Amino acid sequence: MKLILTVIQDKDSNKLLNALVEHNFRATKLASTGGFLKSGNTTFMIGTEDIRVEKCLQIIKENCQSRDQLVAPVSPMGGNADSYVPYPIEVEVGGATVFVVPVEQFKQF
Ligand code: 2BA
Repeated sequence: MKLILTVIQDKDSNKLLNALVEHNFRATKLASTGGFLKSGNTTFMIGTEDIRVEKCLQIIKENCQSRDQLVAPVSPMGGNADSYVPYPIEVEVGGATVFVVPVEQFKQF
C-alpha cells in the first residue's frame, strides 16, 4: 500500500476530489499553507493499493494545472535592503507536488 500526498492549488481541489471519488479512490482533503507564498493551498492524503498508484497520479495530473502567481514584496524591517525587490514578481505554481510514500500498516478501528 502507498500513501500519496499531494499539494495542489485550492482552485483545483473540488475538481480533483470529484474525480478521485468517481474512480473509487479514498481521499482526505486538508487545508494547508505554502511556505514560500504563505498563502492557502490544499493537500490531499490518498491511501491506495500499489497497483492503483499510476491511475491516481494520472487523475491528479489531469485535474490540476499550473498557474502564474504574483508575489508581493515584503519590505525589510531595518535589515539589509540589498536583496529587496520593490515590485511584485511572478512565480509559476505547479499543478501538483506529489509524494508517494510506502505504508507500513493500514488499520481502521
Ligand atoms: P509555496 O511554498 O507557497 O511555493 C509556491 C511556488 O513558489 C512554488 O511552486 C515555486 O514555484 C515557488 N517557490 C517556492 N520556493 C521558492 C524559493 N525558495 N525560491 C523561488 N521560488 C520558490 P511549486 O514548486 O509548484 O510548489 C507549490 C506548493 O507545493 C508550495 O507552495 C508548497 O506548499 C508545496 N511544496 C513544493 N515543494 C515542496 C516540498 N519539497 N516539500 C513540501 N511541500 C512542497
